[in-house]
Amino acid sequence: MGNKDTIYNKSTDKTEPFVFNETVAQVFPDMIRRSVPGYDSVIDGTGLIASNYMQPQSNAYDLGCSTGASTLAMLRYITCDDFSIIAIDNSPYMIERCRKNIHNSRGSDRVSYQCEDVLDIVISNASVVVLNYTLQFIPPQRRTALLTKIYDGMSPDGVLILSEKLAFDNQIEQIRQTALHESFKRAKGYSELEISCKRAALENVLVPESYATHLGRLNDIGFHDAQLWFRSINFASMLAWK
Ligand code: GEK
Repeated sequence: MGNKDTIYNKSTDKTEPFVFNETVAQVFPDMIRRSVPGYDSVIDGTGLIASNYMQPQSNAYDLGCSTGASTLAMLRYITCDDFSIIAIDNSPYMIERCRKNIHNSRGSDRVSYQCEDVLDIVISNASVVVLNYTLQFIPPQRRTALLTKIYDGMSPDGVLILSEKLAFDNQIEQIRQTALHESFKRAKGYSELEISCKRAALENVLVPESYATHLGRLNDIGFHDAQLWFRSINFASMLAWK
């Protein structure tokens, strides 16, 4: 088991913008499970969905892989022959932990690691692309270009798994969903101070969009049958096919 996230449990005058540094990487598995409702179900589902669409002699990409949960789930489920997984993150601390976590797992020889900005990578021959809670950290004006590059690098019938925090156009819905999310974090043991410091640190760093915005953009790029397969409070996971 990893370390407990206590990053924001002490009062500070000023909260710096959130970054994926060494301290965050150390507590990441605990942090994401106590912050993202439905996280474990989405990770497990990622493996299952990948196993349905992985084509032999093709690549799966785990973009913003953090400590490797989605890659490990794919390794657990995929049964087809001769596939590769490319795990990419621009935080060296995350990639280092990802590599260590996967090192001794069955099929680890199929995984390669890239410490790089997803905006700079080349995607090719991809039958599965996973963007689990990563697009929300990409500047909004660059998201269409990234998704277009992903689409162009995918093989026909390939699947994109896109998981994100959602924003809501309706103000009442936004308030109610935010309140439920905060109750979730409280129930997972975060204090009011931790919740408010994290909210401040993520301001303009994690920029959520509405479900309609995601669906519209995926359709405009050329993906088809874009659809929701999982939602828990204000976090959703979508699928879209080339
Ligand atoms: C999981 N998918 O466990 N290029 C590459 N990586 C990036 C970039 C970028 N431009 N921006 C952010 N990241 C994981 C969880 S976490 C989600 C993903 C969260 C990386 C960043 O370093 C971090 O590891 C990850 O995207 C986002 O299912 O913390 O809420």
